[in-house]
Amino acid sequence: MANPLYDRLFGCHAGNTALFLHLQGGEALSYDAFLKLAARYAHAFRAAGLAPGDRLAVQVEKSPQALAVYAAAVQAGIVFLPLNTAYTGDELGYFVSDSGARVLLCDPARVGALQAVADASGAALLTLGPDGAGTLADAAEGQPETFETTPRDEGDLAAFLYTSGTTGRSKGAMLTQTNLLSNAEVLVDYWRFTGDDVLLHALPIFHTHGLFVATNVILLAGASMIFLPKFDTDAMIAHLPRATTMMGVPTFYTRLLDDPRLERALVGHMRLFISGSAPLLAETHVAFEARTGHRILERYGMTETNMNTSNPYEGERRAGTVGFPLPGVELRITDPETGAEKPRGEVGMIEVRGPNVFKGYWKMPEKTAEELRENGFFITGDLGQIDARGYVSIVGRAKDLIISGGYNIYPKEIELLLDDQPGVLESAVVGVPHPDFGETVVGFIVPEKGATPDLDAIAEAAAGSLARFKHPRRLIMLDALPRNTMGKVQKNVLRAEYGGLFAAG
Ligand code: MCA
Ligand code: AMP
Repeated sequence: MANPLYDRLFGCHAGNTALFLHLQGGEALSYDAFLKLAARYAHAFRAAGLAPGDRLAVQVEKSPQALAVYAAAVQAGIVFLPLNTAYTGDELGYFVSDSGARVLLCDPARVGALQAVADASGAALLTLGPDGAGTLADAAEGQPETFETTPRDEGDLAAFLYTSGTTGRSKGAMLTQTNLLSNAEVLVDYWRFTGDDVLLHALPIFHTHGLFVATNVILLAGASMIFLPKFDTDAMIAHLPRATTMMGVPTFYTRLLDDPRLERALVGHMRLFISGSAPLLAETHVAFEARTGHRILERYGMTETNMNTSNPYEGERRAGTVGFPLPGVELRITDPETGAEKPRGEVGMIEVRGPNVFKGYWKMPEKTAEELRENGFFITGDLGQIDARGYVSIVGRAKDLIISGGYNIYPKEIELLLDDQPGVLESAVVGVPHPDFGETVVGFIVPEKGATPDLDAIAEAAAGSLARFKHPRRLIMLDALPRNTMGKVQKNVLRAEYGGLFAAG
């Protein structure tokens, strides 16, 4: 095939007038109309100088047009690099320069902040607003509604997704055509998606979950989506009656459970509820089943690997587990020190291998070598075990990671910023339980001798350079950080002592 990812997800729908996206307000877009829009964008991107293999950095609000940008990139062989809309100009500057993106596509409202970012990297700036207007639309106007699909091999890059790192520097995970396509094929089959499905889609489309898991599966199945700009409980309740399936992070489920309108009659017709990106508490699982009669299907994945495991469609969906390795994915538990495989039942490092596993980190061969073994196993940084029946559970993290509402936050990035503030000797950032976001960020600050750092000014500094979801929800001054005899900061002690800061009730 000329371009397997494009042909299987998009090209096969050419001329298909079946509905693809249902929008708020009753409008809908057919597959055919969507593909024509994408083709016009592909022409505009070529005209803007994007050649096959070039990176297109994209920070725009969720909209059908934003999704068509993804389709256009795949059709034109351009590497798609979506970025969280919450990222600040500082954060974006790194992604654009590190990736060498040739074009940055942003919201028209952000041009003032981002023109300098684009200029600093020599990238061209194009705009796309939530209503589809902007310089991209201008450039696409009058372009042909078909585009000759750029041939790609299965190993060619389709996307870069940046994932934060333990050192504070984000890493660009390079995902190939095969990584994305193989995983979508497995998931359609495993979760029984067909052309009759209607997915209630309220996730952002700049991460694996909302983009590759949700969208690729729907495209491959020829199904449709109710495409909401973001999660909003009222909108979810209003649209659930027309959906057959929903995918969400645990916060979606806890927020729905907080609403008395979630009841059996509302969702009795639904076929499947899927959760992932963060641990689903067993109590959420149990409460959701008691209220709706549905057992949520929990699965486990990563940016670098797409989906690795899933609870079964038929058979027991076990609360507190992430199910079985997906077909084609090998999963083993190893000793974090030696790398030796551990016997079933023991806790250790989760490693995975398969066509889903990424190609490596962009321009970081050493990081790649640290995490991706020569034999193809990727060291996930998650600690887990496999029970006698083969169910995998994640029991902890070997990596210092906070997951807030499904967004990953590496403490190091925040600690580096806190350490730089006037009067701060050192800092530690930990995640503590939070009733809405699962975990949230708390920063601990040790002042320099005789200094009294201004916590409000520090919070302001964080607000200026870090995305809102990374801001410490509390800053606490300490005389010293707890350390073990080796001098290592004991974050577990901080978590234990301050774990109740946001306790519900
Ligand atoms: C928004 N805020 C957050 C978060 N989201 N703070 C911490 N953590 C968050 N996740 C900020 C807002 O800016 C706002 O700040 C305040 O918190 C409350 O806003 P709210 O209206 O409640 O936020 P929201 O728009 O409702 O967003 C919450 C959300 C959203 C629906 C949980 O964050 C979301 O859609 N998360 C999904 C993330 C996701 O797709 N992850 C998949 C990654 P202020 O109060 O100052 O105004 S892919 C992945 O992890 C792997 C591969 C996998 O397995 O899927
Ligand atoms: P990301 O960096 O966005 O790719 O996030 C991947 C990480 O999210 C994994 O390494 C896990 O730590 C976590 N994760 C994803 N799904 C689950 C799940 N179902 N349960 C627990 N953790 C999860």
